[in-house]
Amino acid sequence: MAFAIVATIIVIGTVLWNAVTPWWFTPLASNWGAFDQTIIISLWVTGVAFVLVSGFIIYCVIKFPYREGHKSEYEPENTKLELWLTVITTIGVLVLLAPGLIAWNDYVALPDEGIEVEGVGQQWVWSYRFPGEDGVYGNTSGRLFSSKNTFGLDPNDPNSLDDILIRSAEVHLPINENVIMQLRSKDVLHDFYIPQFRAKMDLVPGQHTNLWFEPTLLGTYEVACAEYCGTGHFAMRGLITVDTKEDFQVWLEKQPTFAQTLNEGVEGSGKQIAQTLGCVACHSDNGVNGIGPTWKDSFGSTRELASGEIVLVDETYIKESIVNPTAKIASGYAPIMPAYATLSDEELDAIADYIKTLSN
Ligand SMILES: [Cu+2]
Repeated sequence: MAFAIVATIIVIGTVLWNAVTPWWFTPLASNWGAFDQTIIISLWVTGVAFVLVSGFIIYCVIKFPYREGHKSEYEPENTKLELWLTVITTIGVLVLLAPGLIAWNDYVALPDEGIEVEGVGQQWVWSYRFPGEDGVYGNTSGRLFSSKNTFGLDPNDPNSLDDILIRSAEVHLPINENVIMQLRSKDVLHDFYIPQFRAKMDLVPGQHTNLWFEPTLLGTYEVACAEYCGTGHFAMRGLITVDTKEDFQVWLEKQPTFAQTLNEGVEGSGKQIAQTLGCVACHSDNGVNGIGPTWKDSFGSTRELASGEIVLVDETYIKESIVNPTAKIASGYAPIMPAYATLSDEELDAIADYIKTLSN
């Protein structure tokens, strides 16, 4: 009897909790309301099954308690009951699967018209590329990646030069227009996910994947990497601002083309290099230590190493830590930073200069 009471409380509590939970969907900001509907349908199907099965168990516990001299009947075959159960569960499974398959079918069919943008993932930062005036993405190659060419674009491909590069994790998109995204990863598996758009897609090294959505609500939304991609996974965040068409155009015109970034000098661009290489995912500029020590007020300070040794944070130490990060591990941090051995002296100087500007 105690079991029946506890089980009844659990069933009623579960149903009530689902009705009043504050942890519900955020307001929908894209065309993908169909995914919310499939989740609600799934909740209803599984919810009704949960209440029925639990109710049946509770009923049996009350109705058929142990009684001296009574024995339950052994009935291994009951064609009528099996037929009913088969029909009902088949209908349940169909209702669970069909709406999702219909929505998924729309999701993977890219529209003909829309604004194209490429999302690029790397440990642990996002960047973006628009195809530019010609509407065609320039060719890319993994062999062409460098700190000056973080998108690996082919400078000899005429389609590359007008490509617009967003070398930070913040991108703008226009409202009420189809956005057709191509995704690629520079290193490991990532997953591009905007919860308010109900849209997500894996990034697979060596492949292009696609997704599309139509933003329907002005605002700024967080992009979260939804595929565990290493120690800095939690810090792999970006922002999408949905603008009016006019505001979006104004913003887009201010962004550099690939041709423009090729002509940039290295001096004064330490911050840019740090952003595009993803340094900022682990090293903050605001005094908060992350996966790595913060850069704020680090220059000129002393630092204790894991070995117990005390070192001065100067240009030599900074450059060595970039090129050969495990040479001197700061105490309290894991030796996980990848080596950036291909950076030129000018680039190393630029980063060191930038870190210097963050100290008084
Ligand atoms: Cu990731």
